[in-house]
Amino acid sequence: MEMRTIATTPFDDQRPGTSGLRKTVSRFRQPNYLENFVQAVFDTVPTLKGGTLVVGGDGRFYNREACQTILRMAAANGIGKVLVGRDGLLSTPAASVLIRKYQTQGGLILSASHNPGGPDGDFGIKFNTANGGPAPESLTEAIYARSKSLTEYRLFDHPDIPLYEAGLFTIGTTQIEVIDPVNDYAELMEELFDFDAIRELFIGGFRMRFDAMHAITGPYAHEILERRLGAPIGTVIRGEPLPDFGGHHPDPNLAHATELVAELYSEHGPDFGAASDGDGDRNMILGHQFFVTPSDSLALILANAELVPGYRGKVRGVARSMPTSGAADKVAETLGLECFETPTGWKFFGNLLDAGRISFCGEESFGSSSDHIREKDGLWAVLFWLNILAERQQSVAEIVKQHWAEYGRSYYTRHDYEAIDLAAAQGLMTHLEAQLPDLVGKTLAGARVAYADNFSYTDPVDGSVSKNQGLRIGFEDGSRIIYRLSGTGTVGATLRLYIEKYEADPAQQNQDTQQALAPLIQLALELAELPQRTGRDMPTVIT
Ligand code: G16
Repeated sequence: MEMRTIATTPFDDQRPGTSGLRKTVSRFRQPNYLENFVQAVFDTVPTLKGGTLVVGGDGRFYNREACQTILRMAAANGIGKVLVGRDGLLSTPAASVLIRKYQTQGGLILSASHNPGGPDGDFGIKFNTANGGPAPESLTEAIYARSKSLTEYRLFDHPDIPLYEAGLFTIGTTQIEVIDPVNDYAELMEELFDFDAIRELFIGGFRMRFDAMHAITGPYAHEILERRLGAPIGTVIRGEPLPDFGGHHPDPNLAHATELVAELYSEHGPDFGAASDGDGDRNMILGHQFFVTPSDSLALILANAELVPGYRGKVRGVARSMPTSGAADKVAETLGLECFETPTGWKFFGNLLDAGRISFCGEESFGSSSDHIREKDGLWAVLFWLNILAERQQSVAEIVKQHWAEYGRSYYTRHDYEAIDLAAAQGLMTHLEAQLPDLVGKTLAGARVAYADNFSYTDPVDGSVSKNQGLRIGFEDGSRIIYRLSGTGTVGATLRLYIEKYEADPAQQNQDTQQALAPLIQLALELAELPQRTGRDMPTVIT
């Protein structure tokens, strides 16, 4: 067993996107591809030398091989200790918990999140820093720069470490500790939420279904919901993590969690439904015959935070990504709290959380979380809702409708056009951006345009500026149309169209979302010449 230095040549496509480096599995399996990126991380983060690194992933195809490679490289690069989840598994929020709890110098998370898995699916890797959150743009750019000049990487020749049970090992002088992936996370959840009240809820006959989508949250949900909270066995469905997620798309939304949605919408369906994604950081919340938009979920979490022990009396501000609806803004205004609008990407919440400016943050892309970690957290959101339901003893629909009556309703939808031609997508955005200055002051779809721009964000904590974060058209009545190219797709381009309309009048709050937004959707398609330029007359996914 010896340390080897292996000659390599750089790849030109290792720039991390919205959330780490995401590529097809076949790209990742090219000789040296993973190794180059890992070496670029180790070279760019000197504190890892002699420090501790957390490693784990969502169990997708290639997860285990990648773990073993990282362990060998960690040893060859002088990492002091690696904490690795049993079987190479860790949900993204659990990895964030471990980094913070054990004060490690960072973590490598193996996941392509909600993207499909299997040999023909996607894989991904991202580096989280010592605060437990995704590396900021300055660091991901430095890693990318390093990846372009690599000539070699270091690796220890060593047989695979047995990851199937907890234990202590060494490679060279590096300690490898295989740990239970669930325990530390579950303990933190018990500190934040009123588990006794939630247990009572289940004892009282409350019926819930949680769809783990054959992804990472299965073991977490079995332990927390069924064992610790006493929900009946069978509450968690598709709970076994599979390398290909059972052939499905592990994305908790109305289009991909179809089995769960059908059950919740059936006549005698459960009271509460929830799902999580590949790596466990996303969540979808459903009541009986009722869908809670992620934007509303964030607003409701904020409005009900005093009901939850971990947050009572401690709530600071809130932040949401720019395309997320303004529902949380209304609550923050009423409560007199700061509210921030950040670009899409969880990494943009990190500074605000570290500075203590916000307690909660969330995104329309089915993500919400708080200052307990530095990632979004799927099961946390589910437990938050369970705690609210246990306290309020009302149905999900009643709680949300009452919220709308008080704060107004933000009708909201996102239309995705996936895998369109990259040049066509870029052409559409350029064409649209050129029109923006002329739109201001015009009346379109019955409302006057108040502003139209390319969103740019100045971080209030460190002053860093992030440009080109999406094109937005805002109307005087609060309606918005937003266009963005996704930073997480792996094929062609994915165009996201986000539409929002605010309705204060309770008598107008029960319309069908797509109908309520139809004039704005039509306008959005026309302004962008979307059908002509993309050749699509329908979105791929509507959420
Ligand atoms: C990631 C990011 C989120 C972002 C989402 C969608 O989520 O962490 O901040 O909202 O991608 O990004 P895009 O619109 O660029 O595709 P995840 O769950 O995929 O890690």
